[in-house]
This record gives sequence, structure tokens and C-alpha cells, in this order.
Amino acid sequence: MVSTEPTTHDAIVVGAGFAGLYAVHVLRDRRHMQVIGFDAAGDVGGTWYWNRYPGARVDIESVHYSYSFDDELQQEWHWTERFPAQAEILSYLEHVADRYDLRRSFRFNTRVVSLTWDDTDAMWTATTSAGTTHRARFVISGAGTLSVPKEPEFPGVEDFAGEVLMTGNWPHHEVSFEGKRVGIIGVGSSGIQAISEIAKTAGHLTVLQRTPNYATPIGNYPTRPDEEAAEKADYRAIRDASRNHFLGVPYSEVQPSALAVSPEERRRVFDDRWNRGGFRLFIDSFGDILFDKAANDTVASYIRERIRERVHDPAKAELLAPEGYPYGTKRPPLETDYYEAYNRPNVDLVDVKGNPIAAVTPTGVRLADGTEHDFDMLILATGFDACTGPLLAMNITGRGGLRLADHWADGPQTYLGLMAAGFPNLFMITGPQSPSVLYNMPLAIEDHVDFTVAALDHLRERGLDVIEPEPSAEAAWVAHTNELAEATLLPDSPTSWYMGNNIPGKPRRVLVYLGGAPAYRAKCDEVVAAGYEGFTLSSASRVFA
Ligand code: NA7
Repeated sequence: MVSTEPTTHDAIVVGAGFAGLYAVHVLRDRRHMQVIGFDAAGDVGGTWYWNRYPGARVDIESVHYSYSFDDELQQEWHWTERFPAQAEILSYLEHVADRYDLRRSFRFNTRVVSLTWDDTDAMWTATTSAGTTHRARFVISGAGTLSVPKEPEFPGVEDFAGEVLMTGNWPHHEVSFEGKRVGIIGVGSSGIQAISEIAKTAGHLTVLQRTPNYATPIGNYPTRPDEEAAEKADYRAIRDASRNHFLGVPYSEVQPSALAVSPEERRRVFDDRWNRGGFRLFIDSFGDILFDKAANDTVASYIRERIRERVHDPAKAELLAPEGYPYGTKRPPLETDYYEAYNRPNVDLVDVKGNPIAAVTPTGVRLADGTEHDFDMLILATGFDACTGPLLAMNITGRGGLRLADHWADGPQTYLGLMAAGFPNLFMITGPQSPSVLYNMPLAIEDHVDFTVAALDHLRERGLDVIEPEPSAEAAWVAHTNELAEATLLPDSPTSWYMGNNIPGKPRRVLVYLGGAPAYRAKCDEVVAAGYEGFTLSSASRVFA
């Protein structure tokens, strides 16, 4: 049968997570563009499709971590918990897909394997894993920031006789841990969430920990009807407050400096934020903890103290209490009863920092000193090739055959974290060097998609069809994002996906914009007000200054 599906489109959208769904809705339903979307997954959901390991949960209250673009949607949806689990967020995205009839614009189980710009007619060509080819003037990537799991770096992993599971690509079938000897590598956010749950049913759980983390309580609870009603009555103000906050949440109690207050007042603030949960300790306690080592030391030692209170075995407590790097320079995990898991008789903690994992064997894991740990199941919670990985995985080639991989050989180069010089009409939603993961993601996504759509409107109104950053504007943005990072403690982290150095061989460069969402939005507004300053706008054949 010959396919009658068009292969030339106005826009190609990559991904059916928060970004791709919103992009398709706006471009197709509000701008009446002919749009096609692709996702490697079997359905919508993005992050929340893949990361379905036990305990997977959002770390920002979902009344905030949700779309704001349609008041009816935010009024009608009911979250059952303050910080819902993966299944509920996936249901929400499925509801969004149904509500706006979005699935019909997507091809699922279809990965974009290359994207190539053609200078002669100013069109992108996408090839897909389904063997199809599609052309479009514009590409909107909603490929995600944490969607390419880190390759297992343990020799022998393919020879393990039991099951190997990855938190970032968890099976869809029910996984039972009953009576099994389970090993888990990694104590980032994913590992910490998974350990807390798996410990409850595993026959035996062994946690292989390299760097202990500063995990703090999430403070989850079932939705309180009065709180929900009050929020829905004032949703617009809450969204405005969120957009005007560094992290995109309406927290408003940050004090300037941990060093400017008495030890008693500091303790009071830390206790209060610890007890109230979320990212309050990190972002709504003292404004200098990410910038001043002495200020950071106060919160780091507070967290260590709280960890030691919760873990009964002093030897385990010592291993779990992080030392030697500042709090917040690795993405701070949030937890429920994580430290208490180590008080269970079926949970062991093994330090693999001094004695690293040498290999996976058919029966388990062998450490450098020859010690063997036998498992029936091995779980890799070892993280992601963050921010740049999802874009580089698409084999993108821009003007004059310039490969994105070469352009970014020394780290990402973008203008506003949204576009790269030499890659016209390619919009990277929550791309590297934008606030992305340091800004409540659904709002960061809406802002980026809205910026993109406004730029397309601007082009169309002027009879133009190509937009790209000037190399000088890109260079200035890269320098600016690096300077912002240098002013923080982030470069002091031993390994952090914020800095790209969790992946062997990846350039150590900051991957997020650290000036905060309000400063970023102000900069974007300035660029637009100045007629898309720093961008070159052109028609397919003629370049306008
Ligand atoms: P993370 O935060 O990057 O955590 C990965 C964990 O895996 C971390 O504890 C790593 O230790 C550990 N790891 C990675 N490679 C190894 C090797 N070779 N040996 C031992 N341990 C290793 O990923 P997550 O998936 O937990 O979280 C990612 C984000 O998703 C999270 O921040 C949220 O934004 C959602 P290390 O610290 O490098 O010593």
C-alpha cells in the first residue's frame, strides 16, 4: 500500500512529553500549522513514560509542576497528592493528549535518527527509525533534558545472569523484588526514590554508593481540599509568583544570608524548611548557600546532623553523611523515609568510592579489591547524559554540513539556551544554557514554546522564514552562562550532571543558566523588544540584518 501521508510539513516536533505536547497544541491548533511529532516511546509522557521505577515522583508540588496555559485544564484537574507519583503525572499527560486530541499528530515508537538542514531551500530533513523521511522549515525539539540514560560503564554487564534494570528505562510490567537479592548502583534522585520503595519488599537490597547525597524530606501528603480550593481560586496569582521566582515556584521566604543571622535563627529557618519539604531548604532558606562556601557549610553540616539522627548504625550513618563537596552542587534529591531504609535488616550499604566497581560478573558485582556481591537483580540508577545528550543523539547537521557534535565539541554553544548559530529554525525547548532544570519544567517549557511561536509570528508578519543566532550573540551568551556558574559553588562538585562531568569524556561545562528564571525572562523580553536582537532574520534566499 502506498502511504498518502504528507512528508513535507510546516514543523517537526520531537518528543511527546510536556514540551512536545504543548508545542503541537500551539502550532497546530492556534497557528494552524501542519505539524508532525515523533516519539521513541509507545505513547505520550516523555520523562514520565520512561521513569516508571518504584518511587518515581515529582519534586515540585504538582499544583505548580503542571501546565498553566489553559485555566480550564488547571481548574478541572485534581492531584491526589502534593507531590504525585509517576503514574499520576503520566495520567495527567494522557488526559492532556486526549483533551486536545494531540496523539493524532504524533508517530510513536519512532525515533528521529538524523536532522539535516538544506541551505538551498532552507528546509530540515528528518529521518526516522521507521525508515521514513520528513521535511519541514522548522524543528522544535522537546527531546528532553534527562532522557538519554548514561551508558552502563561496567565491563561484563551483558553477561549478568539475572535481570538488569535501568531506572531511566524501566519495564512496563510489574517487577517483583520478593525474596530476591537486589543490587542497586547509584544514589542520585532516582536511586534514592527507588531504594526507599524497593527496601520494603526486597529479600535483600544492597546499595552500592559512590558519593553520598544531601537528600532532604519531600514533605508529601494527600491533597488537602481547603488548600486545593484556595490555590485554584488564586491560580493566576500563583502562576505569576512562580514565574517571578528563581526556581519557578511561589516560595517567598528566602533570607539574604545564612551568615548574617544568629546560629539560633539559622537553625530555626533550616528546621522550618526541612519540615515543610520540597526545595524549600535549597532555594527558600538563605540566598547565599549556592554562592558562599561558608554559608553552604552551615546547611551542609545541618543536613549531616539530621542524617545521623535518622540512621541507627553509626557506620552506615558515617557513609551516608556527605562530606567534601557543597550542598546543592549536585541536584539535591528529595526523599520519604530514605535514611530509615538503612535501619531495615534487609538493607546493606557498600561504599564503592574507595573500592570501585571493577566488573559485573554473571552472578553479581566484583569490586576492585576482589570482593564479590551476588545478586538476582541489578538496578542501574546511574543517571543521564543530561541536557546535550538528547540533542546530540539526533545527529543534527546544520548549515554547510556543520555537525552539532562538532559545534559543541567543547561544550554546548547556544544563544538563550534555545538556538545555536549555524542551525537555523531549530528551537531547543529547555535547551542547554537555559534555566531548564533550575526552573519548574512545565513553566520553562511553556515560556520557551511561547517564545518560539512569537518568533515564528514575527517572521511571518515580515514575510521571512529563517531565524538563527548571530555567532557573536551566541559567544556572549556562552560566556555569560559560564561566568554565572563560576560565581556559584557548582564547579566545586566532584561529579554533577549540571556540569556534564558525570559522563566520562563529556566536557566539563555548566549546562544550565544560573541567573534564575526572572532574569532569564527579562533577557528574552529585551531581545524581543529590540527586534530579536542577536538573531539574524532572513528569507530562504535573502539575508536581512
Ligand atoms: P544522578 O543524579 O546523575 O545520579 C547517578 C548516581 O549514579 C550517582 O549516585 C552516581 O555516583 C552513580 N554512579 C554513576 N556512575 C557510577 C559508577 N560508575 N559507579 C558507581 N556509581 C555511579 O542521576 P539520577 O537518575 O538519580 O537523577 C537525575 C535527575 O533526574 C535528577 O537529578 C532529577 O532532576 C531527575 P556519583 O555521584 O557520580 O559518584
